[in-house]
Amino acid sequence: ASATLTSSNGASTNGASSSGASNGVGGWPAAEIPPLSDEVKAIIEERGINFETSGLKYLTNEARLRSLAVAKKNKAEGIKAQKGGHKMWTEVTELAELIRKGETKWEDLDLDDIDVRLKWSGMFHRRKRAPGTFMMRLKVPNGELSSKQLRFLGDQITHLGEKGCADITTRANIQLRGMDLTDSAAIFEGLQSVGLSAVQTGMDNVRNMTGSPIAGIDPHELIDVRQLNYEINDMITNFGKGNEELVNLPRKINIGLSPSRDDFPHTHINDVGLKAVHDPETGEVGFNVELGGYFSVKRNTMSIDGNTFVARDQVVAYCKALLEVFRDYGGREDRQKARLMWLVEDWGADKFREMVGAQMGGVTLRTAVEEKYDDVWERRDVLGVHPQKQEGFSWVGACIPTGRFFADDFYEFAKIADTYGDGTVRLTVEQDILFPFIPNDKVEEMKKEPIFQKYKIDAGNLTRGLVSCTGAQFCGLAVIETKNRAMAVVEKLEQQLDFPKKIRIHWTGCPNSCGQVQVADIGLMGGPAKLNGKATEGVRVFLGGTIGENPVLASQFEKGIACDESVLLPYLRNIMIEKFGATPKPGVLVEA
Ligand code: SRM
Ligand code: SF4
Repeated sequence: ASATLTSSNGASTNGASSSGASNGVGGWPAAEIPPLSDEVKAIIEERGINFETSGLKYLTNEARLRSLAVAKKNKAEGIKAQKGGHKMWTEVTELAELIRKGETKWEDLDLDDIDVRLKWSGMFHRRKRAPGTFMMRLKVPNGELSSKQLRFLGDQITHLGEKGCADITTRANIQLRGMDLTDSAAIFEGLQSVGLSAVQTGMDNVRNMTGSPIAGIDPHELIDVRQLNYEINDMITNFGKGNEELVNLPRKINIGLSPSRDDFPHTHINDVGLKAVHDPETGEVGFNVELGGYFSVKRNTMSIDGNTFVARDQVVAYCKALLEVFRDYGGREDRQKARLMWLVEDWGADKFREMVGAQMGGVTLRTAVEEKYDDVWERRDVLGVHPQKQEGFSWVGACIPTGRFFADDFYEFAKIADTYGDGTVRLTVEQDILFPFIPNDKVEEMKKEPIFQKYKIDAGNLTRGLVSCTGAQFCGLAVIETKNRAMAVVEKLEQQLDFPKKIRIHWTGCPNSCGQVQVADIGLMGGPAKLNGKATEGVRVFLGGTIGENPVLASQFEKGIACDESVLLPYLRNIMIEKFGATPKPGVLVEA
């Protein structure tokens, strides 16, 4: 049984170090800080910006000027230029100390620091729903955690009682809830010591690296993407210590690596999707690149063909150069037009490839290679018991409805992983958990563990396909409550109907679509509705999303459906009967 799990704490090799002297961040050669032009110097002096602590340091003068020009209409650019989010990597400790000593209160802190810049440290202030408390977002590359890491995370919320809980996110990541700023300094140190980190997880940073939950154990994968995901994460975060060179991107950016035809990380909705293919020249496995997939309030788009092939040993350097190109040339004027797609569309895929190649030091990147399959591949359901490529072992997937779990569960998952498996777990973008390397003759015994009464290995056809964003319980942008409602609704529907197969329902509390309604069979997005003439919480309904090979985004089918159970339940029941072949359970009377 093998699990690497060492990279973020600097213990593993970093592919970057092969490319030169490693006196810079992440083991890469030190980047040059472009000398300040007179024009930029004059503006920052006039605005009282300290260049050393600003987020402008590593930008080109052209990007600095564009950022400074829009600081008034694009608040985020102003905040980053004035003081880089990276300043919070140290200030958070100082602030925590001052609060602990009673010398200041969180209420007195700079608004831009507490509500925005702290996200560079992974601390998300929940001002609207739970003022003074924070959600802490980690980085869990490829969704892989060790039992030691699970126990450490459990320790951070166990004393919080009801206030503290955790979520598996739609990027196979962990978020802890109910955190206090004063605790955070010790947690950052602890995270490093167990090989985890929380830096650069929010705002204009790269999000959690996604791959395959069955990487390294999958009989059908072309390549084990875990090591690459660790190396990319190390490059982005400087081994979890923070990377000043990448703190001022124009916008968030998602990167996913898909090693099999299942496309577990949904590369089509990532800004950068690397899909494993065979290199016809060498027979080795490399990656075709897809670019620009994203969701937002204003635009939802699948990625387009990046017409680029990247060999395995080019992947980390490619991602680094791509992020630098995005940093220096990406749109900064309008936040609704700042995601990578807009730059790719502006340049076209070929110019984009050439620009990234140039940033890699003059590399001529190859165009995409063709990989043809004659058969049809259906994306696999990884829950349940499945044979691994290692003979005699299985992985066992358990369903965590909507990804919400609690302190005690961390310890229980760790115990299961240690007792039956190889001491590791895998998280999925569907917010579930897998236990790899279970000896086949231990599976039945493991299935009897009480935790699997709560998080089922054989969950029903609706529960096993349920995904939900955070929603109004904690998220200030939410229009509706999602997770608790999602669980209640599927429980009732499963009591009433039989389903011929799994149905993937995704809930999302607002049009940002963190819950990815566009990839679902049935997507429910928070929106306005009326009930008995009065405004109430409602949903827009999306149908027809497909995932895996040749994916299709779901489109809106109906809007204004009230969330009240008297409306939503019969509505969904009808859809399931009419469009998904559900049938009423014997003895259950279902109104048409
Ligand atoms: Fe998201 C903002 C939660 C995945 C698109 N997202 C937010 C914030 C940070 C807003 C806030 O400050 O409250 C939410 C934090 C709520 C909380 O307390 O948890 C939030 N997003 C989430 C998570 C936790 C949903 C979940 O329950 O799993 C996911 C965390 C992933 C991670 O580990 O990093 C999450 N967010 C996504 C995804 C899905 C994905 O990555 O596949 C999307 C759509 C895909 C995309 O980004 O293209 C997504 N989130 C957004 C957006 C819209 C971005 C845009 O370009 O406009 C926002 C708002 C923004 O950035 O301005 C946002
Ligand atoms: Fe919050 Fe909206 Fe994202 Fe849900 S979709 S977590 S409500 S921002």
